[in-house]
Amino acid sequence: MEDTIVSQATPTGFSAISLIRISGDKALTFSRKLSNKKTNLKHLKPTKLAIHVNNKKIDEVVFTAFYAPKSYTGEDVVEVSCHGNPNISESIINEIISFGGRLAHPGEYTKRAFLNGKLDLLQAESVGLLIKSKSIDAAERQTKNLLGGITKKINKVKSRLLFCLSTLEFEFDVSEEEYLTNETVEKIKKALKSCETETSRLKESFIKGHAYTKGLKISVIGKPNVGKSTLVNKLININKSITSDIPGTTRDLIITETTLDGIPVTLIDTAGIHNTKDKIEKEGIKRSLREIKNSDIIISVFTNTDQPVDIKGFKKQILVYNKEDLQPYKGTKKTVVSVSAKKESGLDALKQNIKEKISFLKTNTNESLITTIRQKEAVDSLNLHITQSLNHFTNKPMALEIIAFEIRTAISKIDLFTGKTTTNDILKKVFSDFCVGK
Ligand SMILES: Nc1nc2c(ncn2[C@@H]2O[C@H](COP(=O)(O)OP(=O)(O)O)[C@@H](O)[C@H]2O)c(=O)[nH]1
Ligand SMILES: [Mg+2]
Repeated sequence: MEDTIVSQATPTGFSAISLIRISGDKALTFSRKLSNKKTNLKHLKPTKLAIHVNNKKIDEVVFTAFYAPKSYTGEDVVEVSCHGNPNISESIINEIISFGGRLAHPGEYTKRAFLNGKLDLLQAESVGLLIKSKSIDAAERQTKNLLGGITKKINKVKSRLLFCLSTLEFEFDVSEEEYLTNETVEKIKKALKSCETETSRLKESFIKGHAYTKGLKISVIGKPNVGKSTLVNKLININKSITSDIPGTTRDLIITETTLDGIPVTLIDTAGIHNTKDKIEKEGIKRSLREIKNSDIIISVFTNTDQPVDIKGFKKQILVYNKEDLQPYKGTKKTVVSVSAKKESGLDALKQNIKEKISFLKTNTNESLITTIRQKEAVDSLNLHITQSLNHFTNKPMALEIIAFEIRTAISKIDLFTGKTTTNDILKKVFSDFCVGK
């Protein structure tokens, strides 16, 4: 029998209400003990009861029971809504542990939901990512996946692959020679092609899905004193970075999370890049260069007196001429955005330019996006085996056994993708990222 687990589902600290969740076979028994109630709580009927600890009535709380399998985890679950005081929630949790319960591990409720078939692995991943969503658009994507958007799509692919496989296997059974009529070949090829298109689309969606979950990194770079920090402050509308006319003011990377057109963005103000003997500034420059490498977009700031820093081979770069109030931009480069961070001119054009650079990430709401590396690896390999099965049709004579093998492998990749088959390592990885109480 599984342990009955307990933990606080809400953040610790003082608040109006705290929620403690108990899940497992003993959830109802433990709740009875906790409230001195003679009978079990009823399913989905919130009940107000007092809690006594060491003969002291410490709180009056609301118990809500969810009977198995109609609960989040698929087990008996009781939620206790107590007043939001850490001393109260701690003593409730300690009481449950003294009855024989155990503290839940991070993600253990969702893991149990997965193991009890309430969610597939994709949906379980969406739960974790929904909680961590950095923008409302990102949350919308995860909710879509949580409701089974991708699962439905992939199951369609699976049933088509199963059709192809069973057609092939039927042929093996009935004909002595491995021979398919043209009509059958075309039917199978057509089904495989549509699976290939669907999985290619999913594969490509990772760029967008990843951007929505992880966010985009935009670094502002340039020589010292060109106005990088002033510009960043104006773009985020807060005075976050210290600005001054002393070169080398910014040494640590100054990181701000924001959103642009619904896409989470991490904006990074960096140390000015130049030759310096100052040890601390040197370290700052080293970190800047590392950050630049990991960036999705670079805003390269320069002025009349300081040329842009040359970052070789970086495609998504926006060149910004700053301090146009002192001297207008006289260059000929059409792509240069001329601004004055100090006087706040040209900033709208710059924002527009950034939005255009990330516009390829815009999605329509019908689009399903895969979001984790695990999902991507499974889809890549699924797509590859479908393509390989198609390629084998061009071999003469057609090696039907090999085609069937490729299709079977593709189906096994789908099962890996949805978590129908999985390993302990994968589960450990997926759920270790969760918070306790989910
Ligand atoms: N005239 C003028 N001065 C600016 C402008 N932007 C920044 N500065 C000044 O340039 C100096 C360096 O700015 P700062 O933002 O610290 O540059 P950073 O070293 O690139 O981060 C400060 O004195 C700013 O006030 C601008 O658009 N026009
Ligand atoms: Mg600075």
